Amino acid sequence: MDLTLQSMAQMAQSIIDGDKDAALRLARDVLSGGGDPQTAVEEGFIPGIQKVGALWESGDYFLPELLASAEAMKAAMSVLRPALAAGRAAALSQGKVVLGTVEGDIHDIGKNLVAALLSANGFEVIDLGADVTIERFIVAAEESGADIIGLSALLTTTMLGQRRLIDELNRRGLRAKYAVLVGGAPVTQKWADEIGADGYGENALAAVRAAKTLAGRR
Ligand code: B1M
Repeated sequence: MDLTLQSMAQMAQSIIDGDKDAALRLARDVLSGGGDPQTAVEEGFIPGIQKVGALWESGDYFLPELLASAEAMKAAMSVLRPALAAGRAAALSQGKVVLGTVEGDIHDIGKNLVAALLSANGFEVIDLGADVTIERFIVAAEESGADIIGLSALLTTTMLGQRRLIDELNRRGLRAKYAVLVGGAPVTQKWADEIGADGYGENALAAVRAAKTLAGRR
C-alpha cells in the first residue's frame, strides 16, 4: 500500500470510528504493499487516537467510544509492531530496558510503541505491561541486570508513581545502578527534572534517542 495522504487519513478515521476491522485491514495493507510501518503509525494511526482524545475531552465521546477506538488502535499496532521491531534491529544490543506503565494506569498503547521502537533500535526490552508495581519494576531490573528502567504514565495521578520509583531506588541504595527514563502524555521535561529522572521522551522516537544517550553514558 502506498502511504498516500488519503490512506493515512483512512487509518486515522478507522481509529476515530473505533472500526477494528478497518484498522486491521489497513495495517495489513501497509505490510503487504511494502509501506513503511513507522510512517503508518506516526502519521496515520496516532493522529487518529489523538483526535479521539480531543473528542473525549470535549465531551463528544464517552467511554464506549474511547474503548472501541483503543481496541482498534491496539489491533493495528498488533499487526505493525513486529514489523517496527524487525525494521532496524541492530546486531549488537544497545542495552537492556525494563519497561512498563506504572501502577494504577492501564494505558499501554504508547508504551507498546516505545517498546517496539526501542527493540527496532537494538535494545533488549523486558516489557512488564501496564499497572506495574514499583516492586515488580525493581525485581525485574535486578534480575535482568537492566541498564534502564522506563516508566510510562498517562494520568496526572499516576505520574506520581514515577517519582515513587526513583525515591524507592534511592531508599534501597540502587539509584546509581539504573538510568530512569520517563514519558507519557502528561509528562514533561520539567517533571522529569523535578523528580530526578535521567531521561525524558516526548514521543517514542525521542525515547529511543534518550535511551541511546543514557546507554552511552553507562
Ligand atoms: Co484514557 N485518559 N482513561 N483511556 N486515554 C487519557 C490519558 C486522557 C488524557 C483523556 C482525556 O481526558 N483527554 C485522560 C487523562 C487525564 C489526566 O489524567 N490528565 C484519560 C482518562 C481520564 C482515563 C480514565 C480515567 C477514564 C475513565 O475511566 N473515566 C481511564 C483510566 C484507566 C486507568 O488507567 N486506571 C482511561 C481509560 C482509557 C482506555 C482503557 C479507554 C484507553 C486505553 C487503552 C490502552 O492503552 N490499552 C484510553 C485511551 C486510548 C486514552 C487516550 C484517548 C489515548 C492514549 C493513547 O493511547 N495515545 C488519552 C488521550 C490523550 O492522550 N490525548 C487518554 C496514543 C499513544 C501513542 O500516545 O500514550 O501519549 P501516548 O504515548 C506517546 C508519548 O506519550 C510517549 O511516546 C508515545 C508514542 O509517541 N510515551 C513515552 C509514552 N510512554 C512513554 C515512556 C517513555 C517515553 C515516552 O519512556 C519510558
